[in-house]
Amino acid sequence: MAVRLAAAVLALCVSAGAHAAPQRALASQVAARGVDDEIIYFLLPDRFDNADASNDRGGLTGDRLHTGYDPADRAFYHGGDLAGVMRRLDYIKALGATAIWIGPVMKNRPVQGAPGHETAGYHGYWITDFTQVDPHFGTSADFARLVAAAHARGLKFYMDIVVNHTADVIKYGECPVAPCPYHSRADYPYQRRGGIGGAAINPGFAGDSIGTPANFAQLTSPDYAYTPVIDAADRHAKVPDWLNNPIYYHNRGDTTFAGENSTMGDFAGLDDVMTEHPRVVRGMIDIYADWVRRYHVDGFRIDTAKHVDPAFWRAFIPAIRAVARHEGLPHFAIFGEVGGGSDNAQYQAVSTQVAHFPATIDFGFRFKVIDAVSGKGGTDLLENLFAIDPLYAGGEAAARDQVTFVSNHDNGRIGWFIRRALPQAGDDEVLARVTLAHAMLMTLRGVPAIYAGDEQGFAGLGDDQNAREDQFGSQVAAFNAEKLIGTGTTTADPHFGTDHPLFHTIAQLAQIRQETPALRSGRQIVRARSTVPGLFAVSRIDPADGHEVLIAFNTATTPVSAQIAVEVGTTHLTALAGTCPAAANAPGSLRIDLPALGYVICDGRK
Ligand SMILES: [Ca+2]
Ligand SMILES: [Ca+2]
Ligand SMILES: [Ca+2]
Repeated sequence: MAVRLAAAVLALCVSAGAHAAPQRALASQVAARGVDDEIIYFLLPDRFDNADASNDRGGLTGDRLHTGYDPADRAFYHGGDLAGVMRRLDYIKALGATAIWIGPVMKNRPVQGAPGHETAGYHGYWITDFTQVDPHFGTSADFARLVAAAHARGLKFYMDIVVNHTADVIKYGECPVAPCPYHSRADYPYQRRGGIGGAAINPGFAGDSIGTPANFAQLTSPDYAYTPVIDAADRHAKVPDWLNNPIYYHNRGDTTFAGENSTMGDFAGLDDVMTEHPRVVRGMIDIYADWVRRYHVDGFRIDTAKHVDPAFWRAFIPAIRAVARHEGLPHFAIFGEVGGGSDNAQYQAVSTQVAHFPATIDFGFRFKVIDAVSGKGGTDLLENLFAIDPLYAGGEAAARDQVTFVSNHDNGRIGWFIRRALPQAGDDEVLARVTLAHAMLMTLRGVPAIYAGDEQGFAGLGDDQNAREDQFGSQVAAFNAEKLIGTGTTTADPHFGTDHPLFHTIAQLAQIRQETPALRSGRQIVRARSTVPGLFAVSRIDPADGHEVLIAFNTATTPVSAQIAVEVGTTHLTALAGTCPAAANAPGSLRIDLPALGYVICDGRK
């Protein structure tokens, strides 16, 4: 609390134009918090708020195929920018978030795609210049101001970074039009041009698993699988300049997200970086260490992390963390995107062991919460998820650093999944289920990431482009036809009010989480579960004094009442949310009554 008061006082100094010293002091106070203390708010800058119309076209001229700007089309830039985030920092803070994760801000190829199928890089994942802010979002000076202003409010600032690929600049001579089938190492080995019967090339190259400069010095011809072709106008399209050499890419064609091509194939033509190459390892460390040094950002969310070889991450992660420590950031957060199917938790855990990720985005959590709160399964889905936790590197304690979520920009929003699972459900029921999902997000183990718009009842129309509505008032007809949850407004209206029921609930839960260390960093014990929709209960154990906080959820549409086993020392209870019994009704057991789709948080004491 003292930290926050000091932050507020110093924020006044900063906004009054005072010097850099108090800013540095503030940043160090923010940096002293552990990663599990945060509540993350994730936003795409293009879709959050537009405070500067002068940058909407990114300084480009011409039609939308040149500027990327078309606010009526969900696949193009809509005008949101860093200045827009800047003027909503107080809104984000009012929700109770303590950290912002912002979609990639680096300069993108504004438009790409086959003729008639062009879309824009509004999402930020098609980088050409890894060192600059995209002019659609503002300037590097705007970015520096935004990070400093976030720190001045006690907010951490996480960047979204990409290593796996760049924009689609390289084409293949043998495949001028996508899709280009993947050419494997078996059929197209590095030492033959264009397949087994081809001319001998790259003599002495011992393969991509030997990551020494001496070995990769033998890899001189990039045309073993396809012949990479770069338009004359694009010879220096990428920054830093070394990224323009095709030898630093796999050049094997499109991924099907399976087997070898999961790490070596192109995502729909995006140039897949040869992350095994020691020059690439060094280059990417230099690029991203520079962002840490220049702006003192507090962490990286790593896009497409699963599609980069683990050896790269074993070099990159400690190098970045060493730079961060040197810059006074001892708790630099790194969480990778390791996506997959509904049994994803095991792959997440493996990635912490093999690629040494400190944490990942918790897709496993998302899958199980969606299925549990939409009644597709019992609450044992959640029990099974948490049973995996000891497999993370660092064990169950490390699993508490997993970044949990129920909605995102790629896979869709929780409200959409609930409506899809329960098409007959009325608005009140959908709101109750979305609320329950957020109660799980804010209290169960992990670091919660709230997706911008969820707190305003956005449900979306599906995944990817259909889950990226504008929060500042949309011109996309399909978005504006969407029925929002818990409100009569539409996405045509700006949504920065604080009176939506979901905003209210999330803010309340965020405050409880802030005041209850057990919910942030306490060990979690499953207390009750069911093979059908119904009761799920856990205890979180206070890391300092060992007292118990009991949290119970009801995923059924009828009330539940049950005895729940607790610690024998837990005799008296105080309700933090919902209605709790005043005391245990026998040593080590207490009675919980929950309304349909309800939840309680009970602070236990002797
Ligand atoms: Ca703008
Ligand atoms: Ca890759
Ligand atoms: Ca390409």
